Amino acid sequence: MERLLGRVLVIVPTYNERENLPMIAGRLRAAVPEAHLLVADDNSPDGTGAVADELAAADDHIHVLHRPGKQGLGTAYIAGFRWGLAEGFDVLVEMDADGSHRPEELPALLEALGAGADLVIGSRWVPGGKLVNWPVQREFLSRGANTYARIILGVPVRDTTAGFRAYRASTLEKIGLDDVQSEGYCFQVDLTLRTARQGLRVAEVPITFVERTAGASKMNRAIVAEALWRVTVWGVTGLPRRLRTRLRTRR
Ligand SMILES: Nc1nc2c(ncn2[C@@H]2O[C@H](COP(=O)(O)OP(=O)(O)OP(=O)(O)O)[C@@H](O)[C@H]2O)c(=O)[nH]1
Ligand SMILES: [Mg+2]
Repeated sequence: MERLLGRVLVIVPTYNERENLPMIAGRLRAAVPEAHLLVADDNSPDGTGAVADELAAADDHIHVLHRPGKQGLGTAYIAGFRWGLAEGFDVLVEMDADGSHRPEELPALLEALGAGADLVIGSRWVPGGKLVNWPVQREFLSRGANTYARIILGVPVRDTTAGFRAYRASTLEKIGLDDVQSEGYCFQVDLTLRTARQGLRVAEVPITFVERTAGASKMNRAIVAEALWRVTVWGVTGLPRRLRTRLRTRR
C-alpha cells in the first residue's frame, strides 16, 4: 500500500477528547502501522493537548499541532493539511477522535484511493453503510442535509458531510485551500464540492459509523446554521455554471 500511495498522514482534530484520544491513536497505529498521526488540538480545557504530547513523545509516528483556542473543525483541518503538505505527505486522511470512524476501515479507503480516486469518502449513505447507536434525530438531520446538498449543489455524492475521508495531496493542491471560509461541518461539503468542480474523481466506500461512547458532541445550532446558509449560497451561485454545462452537453 505504501509503495503505491506514498506516505499517509491521518489528521485527527480534537477538542476535549482526552478520554478518546489514546484509544483512537492505539487503534490507528495497530490498523495501519505505516501511517503517521497528526493531532490538531485547540487548547482543549480538559488537557487533550498534554495527552497528545505524551503519545507523541513515545512514538515517532505521532505528531501534535497546538492551536491557541477553539477555532472550528474546518480551520483545524486546513492547518493540519498545510502541515502535512509541507512535510511531504502524499495522502492526507481526516478522522474524528471519538471512535465514530473506525481506523480498521482506513485500509478500504486507501485501497479506493490507490485504485484511482482523488478523494475517497467513508460513506454512511451508500449500500453497505451502517450506523451503530446513532440517535434517530441525528440520522434524520444527516440524511436531510445530504439530500438537500446533493440536489442544490448537483454533486452526485451520497455523504457530502462525512468526516472520514482520504485525499491525495495533489487534490488538496489543485482545489486550493487559501480561500476556504467554512469553519464547521460544512467544511466537508465545501471540499467535496471543490473536488467535484475540478473534475476530480470522488469515490465513496461504505463504512460503519459508531456513536461516541465517551466525551461530548461539539455539534450545535450555529454549526447547522452555517452549513445551511453556506450550502444554499454555493447552490445558488453555482447555478449559472451548472446550466451552462448542461446546455453545452445537450448541443
Ligand atoms: N481542533 C478542533 N477539533 C474539533 C473542533 N470541533 C470539533 N472537533 C473535533 O472534531 C471531531 C468531530 O467532532 P464531534 O463533536 O465528534 O462531532 P460529531 O461527530 O458531528 O458529533 P457526534 O456525532 O455527536 O460525536 C472530534 O474529534 C472533535 O473533537 C474544533 O473547534 N477544533
Ligand atoms: Mg463525533
